[in-house]
Amino acid sequence: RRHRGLVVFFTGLSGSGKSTIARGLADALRESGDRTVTLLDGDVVRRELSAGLGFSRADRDLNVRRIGWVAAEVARHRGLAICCPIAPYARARSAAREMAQAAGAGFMLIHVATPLAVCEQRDRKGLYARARAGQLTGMTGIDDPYEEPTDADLVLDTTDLPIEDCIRTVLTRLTETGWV
Ligand code: GGZ
Repeated sequence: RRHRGLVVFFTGLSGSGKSTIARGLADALRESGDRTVTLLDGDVVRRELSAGLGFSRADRDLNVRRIGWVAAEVARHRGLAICCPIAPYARARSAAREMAQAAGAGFMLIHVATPLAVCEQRDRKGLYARARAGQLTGMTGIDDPYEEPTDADLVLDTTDLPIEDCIRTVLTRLTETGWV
């Protein structure tokens, strides 16, 4: 078990805190680590791996499929891959799980379930305001779907839980289940 690869897949709305948790988790695992950690960061993925893709269902599915495939390849070679796309569609998330399992790796789906109202209040990039004003269409949670996971291995909500606590919760779960 200890020597199998693992994909830790975060899903949640824009502003839910998933990227921040994912980065903190990657740092913590690298420090403590006897495992190599690959972080497939959202911004970097959209710039490098999925350059040219937009936010239609087809493009999101393709983006999430690419991420899932790369993560599964990393895990096939016993690495630990962490990814954090919105991944709004259940079918694409399932495909990511299946690719990891087909590579002989584990898969942990973490739903960062911070409510829309909280994400919208934070609005770090001003995207929600633009969507509400009709200047941006197809914004997840506003006029584009987010299918709530029913198969999450862990659910976190950053409304009242500091990022450090969220990271610790994930680390505890990984330790309890023997992954690290
Ligand atoms: C959702 C959008 C959109 C629309 C741009 N809907 O908070 P951010 O800014 O940094 O993260 C969001 C990111 C979402 O890209 P993903 O690759 O994670 O999405 S998916 O899994 O659905 O492929 C947000 C920004 O891109 N962004 N337009 N319309 N988020």
